[in-house]
Amino acid sequence: MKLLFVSTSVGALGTGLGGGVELTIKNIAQALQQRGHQIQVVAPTESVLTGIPVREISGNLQVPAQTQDRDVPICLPDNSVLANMWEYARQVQADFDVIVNFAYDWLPFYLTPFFSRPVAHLVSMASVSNAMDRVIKGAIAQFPDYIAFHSYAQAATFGLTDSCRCLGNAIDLSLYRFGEIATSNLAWIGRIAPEKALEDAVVAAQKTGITLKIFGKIQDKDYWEKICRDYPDAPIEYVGFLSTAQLQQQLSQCQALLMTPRWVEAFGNVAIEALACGVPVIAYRRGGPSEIVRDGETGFLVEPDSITGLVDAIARLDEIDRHACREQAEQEFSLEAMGDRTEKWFEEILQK
Ligand code: HBI
Repeated sequence: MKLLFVSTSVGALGTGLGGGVELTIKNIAQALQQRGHQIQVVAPTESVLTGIPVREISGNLQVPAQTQDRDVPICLPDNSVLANMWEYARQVQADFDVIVNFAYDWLPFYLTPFFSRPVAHLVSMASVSNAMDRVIKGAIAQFPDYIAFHSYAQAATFGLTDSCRCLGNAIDLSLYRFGEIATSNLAWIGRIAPEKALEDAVVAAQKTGITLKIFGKIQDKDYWEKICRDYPDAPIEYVGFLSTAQLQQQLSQCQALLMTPRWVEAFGNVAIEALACGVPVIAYRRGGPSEIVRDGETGFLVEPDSITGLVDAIARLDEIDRHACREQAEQEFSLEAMGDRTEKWFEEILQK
């Protein structure tokens, strides 16, 4: 198949601003290329994606939807990169079998019936706004096969039952090395923004006295500076936004990954990155991570927003066999498994 992937509108690929979608696009493209399909990615200028042709499109970025209130109107900046990417997709659609949207934006969902080629959507977040809910549900009603989610918990936030297609996610396991010897450090990985509730992990580090290594892009500077002001004595170390090679090298030595999402995480790519390194995951029982972590076997699922829950789980980490973590990643989250799921999705669309 010839597939056109249209990327997120909130940042160039490789900057970390696109969050999980950056990894998702890279891994699905790689998994399908390995099976002989042709992929082209359309993304904002400055995007970098090794081994996959990228058509860079200029224009002004969208405001991240999760930073807005639920009832905000849809807005596009002047010279919108989102609109420019979809104008390009419209012009070249005849060269492709399926166009795949990875942006969490109103426009691509609205445009679906206007395209002559199928426009498939992999929804990257849970419900965050009324306007997006409406256009996503509308697309599902009109084109039920064209919409897919990462987890059932994410789909449920749109009021959808198990009948929807959930693809999970995947990583290139060959890039992640199992880490036997654990340092005492804990890890936290993600865009540093309020919905990720980094402060909870910082308080857990303070209570346990265990150093928390923080990896990821500082997306909300004021939020980060507030954490530093509120917890001046917490044992934290901000490492920065690393490449996968550097991240896995440091992550594999950590005792556990803490996942403290305040919102319903659509999936939680960082959870499968940790498992691939043999690192147990301690996560709130909320959203995608609750469908990833095998409680008591590859980590712990704790009461959402409970710092005590995090601290109690940290005390039980010696119950977890790090090899079980790596084995779960190999069983459920390999590129091959994701290639199967996505190839099946696009083939079913083409059969209709
Ligand atoms: N917001 N408006 C908008 N469009 C996106 O594509 C988008 C977003 N917020 C977050 C986001 N994409 C990515 O970080 C996903 O990985 C969550």
